[in-house]
Amino acid sequence: MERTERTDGELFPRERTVVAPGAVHVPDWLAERRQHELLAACRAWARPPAGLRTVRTPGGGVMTARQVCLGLHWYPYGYARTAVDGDGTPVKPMPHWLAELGREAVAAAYGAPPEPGGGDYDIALINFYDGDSRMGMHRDAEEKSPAPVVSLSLGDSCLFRFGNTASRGRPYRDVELRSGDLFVFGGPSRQAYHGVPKILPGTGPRALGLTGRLNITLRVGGLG
Ligand SMILES: O=C(O)CCC(=O)C(=O)O
Repeated sequence: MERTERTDGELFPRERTVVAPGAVHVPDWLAERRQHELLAACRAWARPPAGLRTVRTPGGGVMTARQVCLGLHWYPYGYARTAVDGDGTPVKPMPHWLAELGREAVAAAYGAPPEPGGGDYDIALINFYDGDSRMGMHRDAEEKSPAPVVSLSLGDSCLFRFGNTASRGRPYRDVELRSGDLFVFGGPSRQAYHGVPKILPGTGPRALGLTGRLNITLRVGGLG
């Protein structure tokens, strides 16, 4: 059966939603051209050295989403300047334009620029999900800065679960994140548990030419 673009089937545009205090979903924030540019950049970053890798947790688990980092290399559970759990080479630099996109995203989500002195977005984690990938409920806790986390989605839609700061369990809210969507979580939600219980294969914009989903989170490390 022919696939129809999801947005064509909607009578009303999706609206900016405050999912929890400090956690804001801005649908369709990235213009089509921007999504193409970001995808091209992700493809280049995913190449070796310090390219896309499979992440293994100390308990013997394997993350089903594969990952590449910019600025600083995240591993379970810390940051390094080299791909310590990959090929050991230096992490690729965080481009200035991507850091700037992070600032713009915060302004778009909160209607105000980031707090002065909050620091620059100096870390990006890029996760690639195929149709069977998931991400368990976790907190982004290795950064020292309280600056909001900026999340950008490309390709297939997913179910994004945004929870509370106390536990991995309820209460949480499930939000569908689609290609081009922005999600920002800071303030009282900065340490909220969140995860991706499901990818919706075949739902990405056909013109983008991506099978699967890419998520880019921008963070301020505050790590000196
Ligand atoms: O893929 C997503 O939307 C979430 C990614 C995430 O939780 C993370 O990078 O810590």
